[in-house]
Amino acid sequence: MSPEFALMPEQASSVSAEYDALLFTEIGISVFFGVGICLAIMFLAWRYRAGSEVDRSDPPEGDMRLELLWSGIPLVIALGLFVWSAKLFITMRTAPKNAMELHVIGKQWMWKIQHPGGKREINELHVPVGKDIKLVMSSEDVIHDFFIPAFRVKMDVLPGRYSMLWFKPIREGTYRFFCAEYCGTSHSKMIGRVVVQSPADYASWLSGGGNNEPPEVAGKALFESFRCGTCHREGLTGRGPVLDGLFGKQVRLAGGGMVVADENYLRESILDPGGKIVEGYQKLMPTYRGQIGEEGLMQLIAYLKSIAPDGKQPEEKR
Ligand code: HEC
Ligand SMILES: [Cu+2]
Repeated sequence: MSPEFALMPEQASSVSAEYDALLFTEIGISVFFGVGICLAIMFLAWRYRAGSEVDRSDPPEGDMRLELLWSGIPLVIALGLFVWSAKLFITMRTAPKNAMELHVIGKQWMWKIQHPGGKREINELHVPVGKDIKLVMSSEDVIHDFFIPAFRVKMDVLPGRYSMLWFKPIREGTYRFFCAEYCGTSHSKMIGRVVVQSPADYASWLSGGGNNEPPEVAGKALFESFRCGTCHREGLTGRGPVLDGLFGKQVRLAGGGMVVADENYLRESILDPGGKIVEGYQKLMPTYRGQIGEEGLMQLIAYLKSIAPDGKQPEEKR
């Protein structure tokens, strides 16, 4: 059969095979019981049809062993499926710590992708085989959805917040990706291809022309041009908290409560600073909503993520 007519897409990521095994197990169990129950209904309807000569005296009133059996077996099956699928779900939703992070911005009707070193591409996603890849995604307009069938991964891409997706390609090749959320006239053209390359080929692709600044460097320039440093400068008994090493930390909020400083928290701090006030500080920070686009936000956040507690700048690390 030609690949276009294959029953399932190729199994090209670390979770594809297990994902399919779970799916077919569920289908198999459903078919087994569905067919069994149908056959039993047909057989009993035929056997006890009007006019058939069967013994109808003394019908059974109940059977505890049967009750236990047909409650117990489905219970065990359902719990087994629950444990298996929950395990797989957690695996698929928890990106490995050292995953390579790419930024994806969806807009009507294209996908813009940026690699850690700054290289950009549109409607194409080059990745090295065998590496954990994490996509941090947001939308400039409506809801989109990033779907790579061969990797069995799919995640909504939303305006106003970040969503994540991770995968590990296990086979070199070219696979298709789609927008899987109807998003307007040219939704069907919001497609592209994933090119999975050997690490060497990926490196040489990366070093090809058209490189841009790394996002954290562009973010540092934004940080300076917006003069965030007037309040957030290090060491200054500042009006704003020190931002070095903030990413990933627990932040204590005024009025009680803690929040983890993840991408969505940083985003909210910049666009809606009054929403969550850091304990011990005043509501001083102006909003930057309308002044920074999706791309600028990703860059600013990349910069905030890159500043380590020792104050090292991204340029010095490389
Ligand atoms: C007028 C002073 C001022 C300016 C300018 C300012 N901020 Fe703030 N910022 C604050 C204050 C005060 C807080 C703490 C109160 C709060 O949470 O709103 C804060 C909080 C934050 C937080 C949360 C910090 C934490 O520890 O949880 C982030 C992130 C942040 N600012 C980023 C920025 C960025 C990026 C810019 C520039 C685009 C900026 N700020 C510009 C005063 C400022
Ligand atoms: Cu779309």
